[in-house]
Amino acid sequence: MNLFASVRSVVTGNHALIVPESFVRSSLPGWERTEGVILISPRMGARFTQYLAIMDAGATAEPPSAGRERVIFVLEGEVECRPGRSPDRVLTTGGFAYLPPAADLVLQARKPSRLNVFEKVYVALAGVAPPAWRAGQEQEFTGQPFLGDPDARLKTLLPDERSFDLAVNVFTFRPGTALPFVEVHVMEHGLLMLDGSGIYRLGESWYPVRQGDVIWMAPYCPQWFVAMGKEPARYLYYKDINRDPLLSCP
Ligand code: UGY
Ligand code: MN
Repeated sequence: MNLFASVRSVVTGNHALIVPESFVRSSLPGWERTEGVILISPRMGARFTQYLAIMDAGATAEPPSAGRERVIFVLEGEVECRPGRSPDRVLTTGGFAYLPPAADLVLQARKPSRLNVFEKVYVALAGVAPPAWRAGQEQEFTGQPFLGDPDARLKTLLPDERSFDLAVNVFTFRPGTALPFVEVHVMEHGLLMLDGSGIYRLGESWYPVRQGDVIWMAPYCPQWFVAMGKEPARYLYYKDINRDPLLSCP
């Protein structure tokens, strides 16, 4: 019981920090035997949705509805991707899958599982076919130094191809390592702290953040991070990419 109703969660016009103490569960359309926590959505001004899916063993998820794409990231458990409804890739912790619009792909949890999900309306590019579905494990990737800093390493989980209108990355910072400058950019972010802790600057505020926290950054939200503590800080994040900002506002 939080007698004095104090919590680190904050929602503003250009950013939000939502911490696990504030999470509220709800059902997720298309997901069976699954509880959701919808964290970021168009209701706060975002152009995408980020949610947690907490699946029982045997729980299933139908493909996203027409025109939407989805990226899942397995936080714990074991999930099977069944394209065309035949057995295929099994994902464990650190596994991810990209489901394009109109993907005929069902997910099934083999064990109790927890997923982070990003979802948005796919913005087509004239003359370019949408990407095919794909899956992998984060562990298969080598983090690349970010702007030359070997202590800040970035894994880009999806290919750098024009057909993708979103990126999903994993960023790892050694303690004491910071983003090299305060970023201000047109892209929007949704972020989940996977490990560790630090300070996030969002707009004109500085927030302590730790594992499990979720952050929304609207386009042009000034942003900066420094990792603190004894362990590396690691976060998963989404951004919109590769589209003309005049045309990509559904
Ligand atoms: O990709 C990015 O814009 C990234 N450097 N932003 C961030 O970590 N807040
Ligand atoms: Mn950024």
